Amino acid sequence: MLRYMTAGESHGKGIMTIIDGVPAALVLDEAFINEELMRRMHGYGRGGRMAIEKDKVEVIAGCRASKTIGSPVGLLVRNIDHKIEELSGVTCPRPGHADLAGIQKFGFRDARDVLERASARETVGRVMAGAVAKLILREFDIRVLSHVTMIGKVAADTENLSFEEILKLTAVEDSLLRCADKNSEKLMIEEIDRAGENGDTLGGAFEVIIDKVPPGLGSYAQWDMRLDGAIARAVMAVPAVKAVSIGCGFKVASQPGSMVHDSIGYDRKKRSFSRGSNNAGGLEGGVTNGSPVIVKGFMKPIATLRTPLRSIDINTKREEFAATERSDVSAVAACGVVAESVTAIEIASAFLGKFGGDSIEEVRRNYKAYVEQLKK
Ligand code: EPS
Repeated sequence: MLRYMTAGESHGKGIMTIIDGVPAALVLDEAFINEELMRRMHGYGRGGRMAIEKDKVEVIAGCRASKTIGSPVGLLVRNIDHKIEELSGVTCPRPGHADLAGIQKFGFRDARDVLERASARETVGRVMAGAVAKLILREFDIRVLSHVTMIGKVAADTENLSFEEILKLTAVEDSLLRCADKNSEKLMIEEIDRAGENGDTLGGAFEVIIDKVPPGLGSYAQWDMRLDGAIARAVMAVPAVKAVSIGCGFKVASQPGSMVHDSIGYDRKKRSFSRGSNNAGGLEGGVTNGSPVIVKGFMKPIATLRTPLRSIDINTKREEFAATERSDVSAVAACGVVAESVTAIEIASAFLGKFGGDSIEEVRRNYKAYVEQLKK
């Protein structure tokens, strides 16, 4: 099982992560972790900060000769913009941000003490942990992607695309928004431009797909072992996410059982089960069923508006406009990358829970024996 924790403020010295439970002898591919960090910074509509930072990982612990040694893995990204001690106070909380709730909770007189940690900059830490989880999954040919399916009211049509097609269409070099429907992507970009001109922000939706997940991860035997619950929690805890669904999600409530459940077939040659559809999103009874795991997330618009909403100054209690900070117009593509990361962590954790060993070789042996068992 994997455990991880992050620390760091948006304009502090940096963001760090400790990941515990990583098997020994995993090649800790720094170039891959850096690519993941870059993917998080990418996306049309991101703000000025992304032009300043060059997020690059430093491996602090848990590694020797580029391989893990079974001890906690410590990773650090230093902030280039680290002027936390010089930044002004914030006394007009932004509706939609943690500002007001945080001030009340801690008894602060300055929302800067809240927003520095509540900022989505912290997701650098989750992406580093997610990259390590992806490195573990990669050893077993399990792949993860995310793509933007909606920005504001513009929805992409990607229903019939395969994993490979989405992967190809959302490669960074081809895609400003990591959207696999290029016509919709153009309209999304126009929507973001319009919102930006009005000093406004836009939310949207994304989909995470994990391919080649073996059946049997997670468990129905205890509520907190259900993998769908763990994934939903992890994605819901990504800043600004307000709804999460698995498979065909909200549609299950309005369709009859005959339209929702995925028929079961058997391939005698491959000696494996197959499914007629994947409305379950790869999870039945909280357990993976061998189909790709499909998770959708719905992100609210970023709370920092250049044309701010009404708020109250916490000291004078007079009506004022909410604080404006440098921020993004839309960060749905980045949110998708963070959701990929946290989903990968949950899947890798369940994978190690089932096939766990102290070294990657031991995990591989256990996994191989299970694959043989499945064929019986
Ligand atoms: C972010 C860094 C932040 C914001 C954004 C995400 O940088 P700064 O506040 O210095 O401009 O761009 O933060 C938020 C959306 C938020 O609500 O705080 C990042 O690295 O992702």
